[in-house]
Amino acid sequence: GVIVAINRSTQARTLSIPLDGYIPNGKVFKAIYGVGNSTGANITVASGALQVALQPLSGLLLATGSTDLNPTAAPKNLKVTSEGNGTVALSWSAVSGASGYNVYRSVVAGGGYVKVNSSPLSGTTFNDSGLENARSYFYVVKALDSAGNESAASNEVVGLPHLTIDWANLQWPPTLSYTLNTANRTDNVYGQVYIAGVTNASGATPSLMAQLGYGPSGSNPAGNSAWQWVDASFNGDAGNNDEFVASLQPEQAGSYDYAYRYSTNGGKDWIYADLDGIANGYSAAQAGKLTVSSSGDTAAPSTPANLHTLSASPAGIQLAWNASTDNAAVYGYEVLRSSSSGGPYTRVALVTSGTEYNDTTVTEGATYFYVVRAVDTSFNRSGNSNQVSATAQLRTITLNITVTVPATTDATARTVTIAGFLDRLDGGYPQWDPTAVSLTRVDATHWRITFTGKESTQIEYKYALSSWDYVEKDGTCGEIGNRQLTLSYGSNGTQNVNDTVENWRNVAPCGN
Ligand SMILES: [Ca+2]
Ligand SMILES: [Ca+2]
Ligand SMILES: [Ca+2]
Repeated sequence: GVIVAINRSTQARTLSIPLDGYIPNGKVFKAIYGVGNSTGANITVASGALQVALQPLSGLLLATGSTDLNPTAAPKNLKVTSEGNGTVALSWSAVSGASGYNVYRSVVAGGGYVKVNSSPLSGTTFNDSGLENARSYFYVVKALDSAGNESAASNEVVGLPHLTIDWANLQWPPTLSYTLNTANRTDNVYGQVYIAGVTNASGATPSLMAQLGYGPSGSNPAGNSAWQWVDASFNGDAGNNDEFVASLQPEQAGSYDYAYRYSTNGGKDWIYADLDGIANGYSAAQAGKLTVSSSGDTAAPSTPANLHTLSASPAGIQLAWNASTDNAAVYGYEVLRSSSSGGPYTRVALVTSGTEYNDTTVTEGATYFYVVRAVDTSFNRSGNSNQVSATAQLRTITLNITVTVPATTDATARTVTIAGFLDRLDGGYPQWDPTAVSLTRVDATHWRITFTGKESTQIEYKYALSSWDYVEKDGTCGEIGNRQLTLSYGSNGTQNVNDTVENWRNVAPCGN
């Protein structure tokens, strides 16, 4: 490092040169060349700055010479070795030449790190504590050399501190029966959890999640996509346990198992709980037994017809269809979506009021394929409607403008032009240039032009005869405000506009 210090003042001065983040404390600069100052002195960086005394109207060149400014290599193999109640333990590989390490933590990946340790760590492990459970923390480690230089960051790791469940179960009831009906759910189902030193505290345990689910009889629920889960609510303390409550709404007759599951790390991992608890693991024989019966109505609703898009933009794709009928009653419509024609479709909505849906979970520029099907009050489903596709972008409008002009126009031998915010339309038109965009003469009193542009685009414009000296005027030769227009898709994407110019400036009967 080299520093040039100059004092332009006629008074002696001491400069404080900030070096924090550039040169570590303890580095020594030597005064190697001076104008009006003596050389040879050593000055040490302290408190993140270098203090340099200068004579009036003088200069001094300072350099670190052979001082070590090169950090070691970055630490490698940073790992999370354990995650506990508010804790994350880390380890990493020792770095050759390192005299210590600093650990940095962030709540977002890739940046925002803050140093965690107060003084450099001599070992290659660190236990972070006082963390929020079920929240992700991101770590990197840097090595320090004996001169205090800090290396680049290690690989980043993520730690997820969490509680450990000691015991949990499906508490009650051991059996359920249910008749298919969109208006009803099953009876309440309860589950309990014990975490030593935690659940005995009054009230719900932060970061403890519970879900009730059901699936095929005799199946293992762990990671089984045939099981369906609903969030359970904290129901109160039951002795030293936290108790949860939830209910189910099966949609098909049959026999099922049901169980609780619990997570303390935000749903990353689940523990599956049966009637006799988790101590001996989960067994289907200890699952709750659910019997779902038909209501007697097994006739499906009619298939919805005429599915169509009402609008499509980056903000959403709006769908509408014709209502279905059913022997009992239509409960609603499932809107199914796919990224490819013909499916497979995923349900994006259950519409229980009306026959329209605005899908706002779209990505700009993406194309989606939709069908809808009707559901009756016994969860019988119709066939799929016709498929429609739509792209989540603004549509192109064809704008046909016809302008009626004064009968005096031809005699001017000038061309009718349009000027305005035409740069907002397709075609690269200029803004407000009365010489640039000509209309086509239809007959003595009609001229026309066609533009294209995106729906919802707003423009302002005026007509002229190729010059602002011949701009349009009102019926009494007064100035008029800008015409305004918003591009609208309408029924077919073509918008027809008819304007009338009353007079031109500098054409009788108008003067300037
Ligand atoms: Ca509690
Ligand atoms: Ca068990
Ligand atoms: Ca029916």
